[in-house]
Amino acid sequence: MIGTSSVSQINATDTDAPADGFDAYAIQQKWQARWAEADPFRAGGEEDTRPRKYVLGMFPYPSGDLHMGHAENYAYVDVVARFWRHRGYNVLNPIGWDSFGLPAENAAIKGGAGSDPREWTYRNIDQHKKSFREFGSSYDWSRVLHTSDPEYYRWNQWLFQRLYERDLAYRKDSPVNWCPNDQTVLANEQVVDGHCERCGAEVVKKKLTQWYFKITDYADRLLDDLNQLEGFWPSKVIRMQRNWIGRSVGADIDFEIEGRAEKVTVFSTRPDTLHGATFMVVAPDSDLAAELAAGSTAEVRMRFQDYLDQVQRQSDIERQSTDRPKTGVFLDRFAVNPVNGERLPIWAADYVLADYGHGAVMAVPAHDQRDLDFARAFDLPVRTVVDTTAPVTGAIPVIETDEDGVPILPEDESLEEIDPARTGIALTGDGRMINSGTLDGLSKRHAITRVIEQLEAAGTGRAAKSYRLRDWLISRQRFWGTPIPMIHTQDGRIVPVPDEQLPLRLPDATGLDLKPKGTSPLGGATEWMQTTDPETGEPALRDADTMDTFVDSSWYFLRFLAANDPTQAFPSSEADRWAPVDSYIGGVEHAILHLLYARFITKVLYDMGLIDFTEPFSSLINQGMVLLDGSKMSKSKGNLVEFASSMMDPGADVVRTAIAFAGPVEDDINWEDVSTTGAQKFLARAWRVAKDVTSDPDVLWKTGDPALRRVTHRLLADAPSLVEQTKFNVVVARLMELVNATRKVIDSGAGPADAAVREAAEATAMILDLFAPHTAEEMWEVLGYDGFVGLVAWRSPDPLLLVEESVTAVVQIDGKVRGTLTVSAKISADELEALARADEKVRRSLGDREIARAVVRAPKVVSFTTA
Ligand code: ANZ
Repeated sequence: MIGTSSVSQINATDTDAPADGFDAYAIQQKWQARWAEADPFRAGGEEDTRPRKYVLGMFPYPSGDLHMGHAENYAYVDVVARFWRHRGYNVLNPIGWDSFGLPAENAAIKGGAGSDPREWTYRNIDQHKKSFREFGSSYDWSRVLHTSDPEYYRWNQWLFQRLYERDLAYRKDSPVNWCPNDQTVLANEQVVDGHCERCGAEVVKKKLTQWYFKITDYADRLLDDLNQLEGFWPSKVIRMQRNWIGRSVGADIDFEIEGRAEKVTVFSTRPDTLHGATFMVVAPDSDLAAELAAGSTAEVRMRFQDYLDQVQRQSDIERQSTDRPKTGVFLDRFAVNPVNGERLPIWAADYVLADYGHGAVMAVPAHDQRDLDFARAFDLPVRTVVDTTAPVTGAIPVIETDEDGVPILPEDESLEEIDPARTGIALTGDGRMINSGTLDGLSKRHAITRVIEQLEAAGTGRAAKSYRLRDWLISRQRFWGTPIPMIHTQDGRIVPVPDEQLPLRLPDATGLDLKPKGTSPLGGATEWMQTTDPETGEPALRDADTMDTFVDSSWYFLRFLAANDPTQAFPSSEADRWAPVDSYIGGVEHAILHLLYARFITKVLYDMGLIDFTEPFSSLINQGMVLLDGSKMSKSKGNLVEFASSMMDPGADVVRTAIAFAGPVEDDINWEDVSTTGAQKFLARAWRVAKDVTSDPDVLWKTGDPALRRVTHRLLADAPSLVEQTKFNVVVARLMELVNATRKVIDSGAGPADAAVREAAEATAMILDLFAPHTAEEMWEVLGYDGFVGLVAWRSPDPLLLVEESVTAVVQIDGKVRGTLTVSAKISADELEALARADEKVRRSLGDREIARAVVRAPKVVSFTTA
């Protein structure tokens, strides 16, 4: 019944016949029914005084193809949630669906006229819910949310209004990424190597008026607060976020332009090299370039236009790659260097991007490779201003003089050798400034500080930062999303839909043409589009766009705190109690977008005074991918091991345990290597151990086999830190070891009546609950208990049983045994000798004799010879 043949072979052996009566599926059904009835995993309310933990798995998109990748994610979530419950915490572990988005809409389009994305969406959600119940996840089912419910998306609209009030939501006309296939705009984040992340079509630029969220206002905080997450988030994710925000520190420098009243500002990370600027370059697709060309000769205007046409067909990535020939057009215009008055020719070239910095650069070919390549291609001057052969550490070197007091300049032959104009290699390293007036002799760092001071004093520049991060484009020209709650009045104003009119519900899809055509399908809902100006009552139009679904997921973790509250997005009191999320678990594919947006919205809500924390997810666990035939499981590749069918065969517990055992959480798992057979055998063994126990629950554990007790207690002691370090596979391995040790005592030791056997079986059930909760519950019942093992408190290990094994060491003096010591079997020779010398009995025997020689054989013998 499993999706592909390779997998059914793996499982073919013993999944059909329950091993010795162990029927994983029957046990699974029995306990699911009991959980459904008792609802034991609901988070405790206000009266609950236990400490709290908020555990959250990234909520699923309701596509129809749940597979082992999902199983992995939600298995890990459940390990963490169940663990904290055993540790005495009041755990919140909710589930919901990220249910707006294109696949539902595309399915509806395929279904022909009259199809509604709602049907597809809610049908799939129902299927998911069933699967998650079958998986035995310990969710609080009272808080389910779907982002496509008006009860949810009204709060997206509320959030939009709050951003709008704070000038954080705005509309602008600018070139956007446009997917010609999906006929919608894409956020920068959704363009991968110049292609649409979703459908792979080549993305083009199109000028459109769109809604944006001003995430750039938060760039510094988004960057700086990453420091708080160090050690709690995977370092790779932190690095990716830092790169995405891409803060560069430098200066803005104003250049006069001949024949233009306004100055042009450029951003540079190397203002120290200002004296080495020999030309200026502007982005051909910037307004500035168009304006400069327009003010030039007819020939320039023509050449510029041709060039622009060519440039517009290229992606930003292509434009910036260093290994392609440089192209550009001289605009026959000139800028003036503010520090030395030099005239700098202005060029338009595609390696300068319109939307980074100010879309213009001062070109310093000696010290910037792209500028150098350009200068060499167009025969422009190169002037070295940093001598990278001069030492920079320590004080400025004392310049020696000859007898006549004439300075002996260091040989600059080496500098000549590395002259960029000749070698074609820009000097990007540190060194001493030359050819730079008053900056001469300074190191790069000092020169940057000095030149910024000079520019500031002259009013021609200032310290500045620049970011790679762009504002978040949130309008989408699609149907299945949150309607943007704005009204376009007849006289051209744009006003918010008043809060009391929210939610602004989506119209019925019936009769609407959902096919992508460049404008939002909502525009075709003629009646829906008609509204009135809330101020004047005059007829007005709605906004036809919907929001990017990343808006939905940017704050959903807060909605779970009161998912059914019709009066507010979330109560601050609940946020104080539960948030931020203690453990957030999901795929690394969300390392940038989703996490960045959620971090941004969290900071906005903090600024609004609604929450008292600034980071949404205190710790983040990224699981690896589940691969089959070497690639990520996905429906389109046809390499799925389906979730639904594997819940029956081999069953949820087997799947979960096999996954947890397959390797470290963050590693990819090859499904071919996952042994569901092994997991099943292990669970059957554990269950049989519980069945074999013959002692009563009140038996005195102390009387049990000490060796087995030690294995049990060591696991009780070690498992918590292993779980906290997400070493789930090690915990499963240790459980296997415990089950084997127990079996040995049953079969060949003191037998099933030994108290240590019961103790071990009970500990096994409690810890196994993290991985195989149905089996664990069954064991617990077999062991004679009524309640759910999932709610049992973690047993404290007995410290005495954690002490390492001890041995008796003998101490001899001149060949005669004079004392014994009880010591650790792992004691070192030095330690043993020291203990022997300090022992009271040994000292008495020695009297005033002195030890001349000591021979130590740890851990058993210390032999002293006296003088
Ligand atoms: C002069 C200079 C001299 C520069 C030098 C670098 C080295 P990051 O680190 O990526 O922020 N730049 C500025 N705006 C640009 C644009 N719109 N398109 C392409 N390049 C642009 O890089 C900042 C540097 O990239 C800036 O510093 C500028 O070149 C260039 F030895 O100014 B620099």
